[in-house]
Amino acid sequence: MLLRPLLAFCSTAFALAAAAPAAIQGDQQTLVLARADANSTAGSTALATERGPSKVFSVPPSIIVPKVKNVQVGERPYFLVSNMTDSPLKKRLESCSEDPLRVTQFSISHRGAALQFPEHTVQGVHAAARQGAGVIECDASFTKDRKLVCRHSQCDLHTSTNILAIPELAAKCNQTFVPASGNKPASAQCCTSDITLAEFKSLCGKQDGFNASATRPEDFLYGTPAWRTELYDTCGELMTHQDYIREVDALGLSFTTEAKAPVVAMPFQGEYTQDEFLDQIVDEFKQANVHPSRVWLQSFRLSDVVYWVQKHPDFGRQAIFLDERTDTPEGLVNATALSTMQSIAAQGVQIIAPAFPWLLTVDNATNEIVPSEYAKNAKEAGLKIITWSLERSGPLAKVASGKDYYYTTLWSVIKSDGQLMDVVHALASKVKVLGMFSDWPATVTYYANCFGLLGGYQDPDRN
Ligand SMILES: *[C@@H]1O[C@H](CO)[C@@H](O)[C@H](O)[C@H]1NC(C)=O
Ligand SMILES: *[C@@H]1O[C@H](CO)[C@@H](O)[C@H](O)[C@H]1NC(C)=O
Ligand SMILES: *[C@@H]1O[C@H](CO)[C@@H](O)[C@H](O)[C@H]1NC(C)=O
Ligand SMILES: *[C@@H]1O[C@H](CO)[C@@H](O)[C@H](O)[C@H]1NC(C)=O
Ligand SMILES: *[C@@H]1O[C@H](CO)[C@@H](O)[C@H](O)[C@H]1NC(C)=O
Ligand SMILES: CC(=O)N[C@H]1CO[C@H](CO)[C@@H](O)[C@@H]1O
Repeated sequence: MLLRPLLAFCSTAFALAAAAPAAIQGDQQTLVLARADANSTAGSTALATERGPSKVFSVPPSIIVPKVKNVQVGERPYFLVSNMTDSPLKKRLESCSEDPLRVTQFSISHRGAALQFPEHTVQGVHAAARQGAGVIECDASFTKDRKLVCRHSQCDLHTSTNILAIPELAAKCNQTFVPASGNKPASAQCCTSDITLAEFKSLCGKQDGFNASATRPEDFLYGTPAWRTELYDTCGELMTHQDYIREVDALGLSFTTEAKAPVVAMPFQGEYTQDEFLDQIVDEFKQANVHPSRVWLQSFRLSDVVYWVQKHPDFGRQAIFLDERTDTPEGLVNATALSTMQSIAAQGVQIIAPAFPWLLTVDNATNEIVPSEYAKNAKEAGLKIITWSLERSGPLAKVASGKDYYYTTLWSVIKSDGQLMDVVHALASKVKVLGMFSDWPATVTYYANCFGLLGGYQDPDRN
């Protein structure tokens, strides 16, 4: 996918929500997740022959419950609600302040809990689970020895790990460190495909960012925006895709793996094709005996999603097309057209996921945040919607002056942090998304619990 430099860090995507039957006990929701058993292959076959996404969850071979019972959202959601101007929404959110909280698949962890924890690390996964995220993301790229690892880009090791501080590994980077000089910023490019799995596992995860004025490689590593923190940059543990599956399975949660667009030319090393990369992602879930109803695959390439739909229909049926055609004016017009939406649906794709600004617009008569034409046409074409990513923008008072990507369509009305809840509410109650990616899942977890949203296909009004 496109890497969009924001300040000194790269901002990109995310991906989706998870699924399973919900059992309601008294007034408390207990989320239960479908899990593959020894007969999961038979289960998958049955799944693939059913019609309609709601049927995905009717074949729970066995049931597990999220391991995290004591969900902790911390102070942030309360801080945001207290900054809202008076409204029925504010009253409602205040009324939930002392309610117990449950894991919800409406709350999707974007790369862990990247607002404070190094992305795609074991520590970030655990933070997201504690915050009640029901679905956890891994962006998958491959190493030189073609093993799958979690990184948000094939070539972000120089900004998201300490590789430049380890001379023997830094020497293997596709582009070794070039110090800043004059007006030229410092640069480097280190890709997962430059090193082996064993070398990858020896690295430490850190906040994604860099120091453009660095003259020494060790100075390049830091450039975190002030509203994040380096408090947890204490050698975050990196994960292979298999490590990720093991961690998230042990937490009893659902999965969302994104096939990152390769930066190297495919076939890699003359023989590893894009299809093999896509197969490998699915195979690792099968090997771990994970039921497809717990897996929400994603890609920015429509051809990848269509490949999964055709080749692996059990996993393809809830695969997500991440749409970034929205990022140019002409692309947005194309993407918005009902005919385009229909042609995507006609290829068997059921879920589309643009960045959240493209789902919203401002009603200039009332200043209300309402669904965009894009959102209406997606729905009209029968597509379900997931969106990304909340909590990547820092203080909302600065989104207009800073031309923050995620608030592009809302710059005229967003002035303070409490309005984050108005944005979440518009996406949840008007666009009726299945789930939301967030860099700090606690915020969406609080909202979803207050409104009883279970996420994925479990909520009857968006099934
Ligand atoms: C799997 O299916 C076979 C054949 O239908 C059955 O005999 C066996 O008991 C099943 N195993 C489990 C663990 O459900
Ligand atoms: C919300 O926070 C902003 C500072 O970003 C402040 O100016 C505003 O008064 C606060 N609003 C409420 C209702 O507390
Ligand atoms: C950025 O790099 C410059 C030059 O190497 C160094 O003086 C400065 O301390 C670095 N800044 C940070 C935040 O590390
Ligand atoms: C928009 O659609 C037209 C017609 O299909 C196509 O030629 C053009 O390349 C598209 N442009 C973008 C930016 O997607
Ligand atoms: C409201 O105004 C903004 C900027 O002036 C414009 O981009 C947006 O499309 C308008 N919204 C609607 C629904 O017309
Ligand atoms: C991912 C990757 O390997 N990118 C580049 C590495 O360097 C060569 C030569 O400079 C480029 O051609 C690759 O695209």
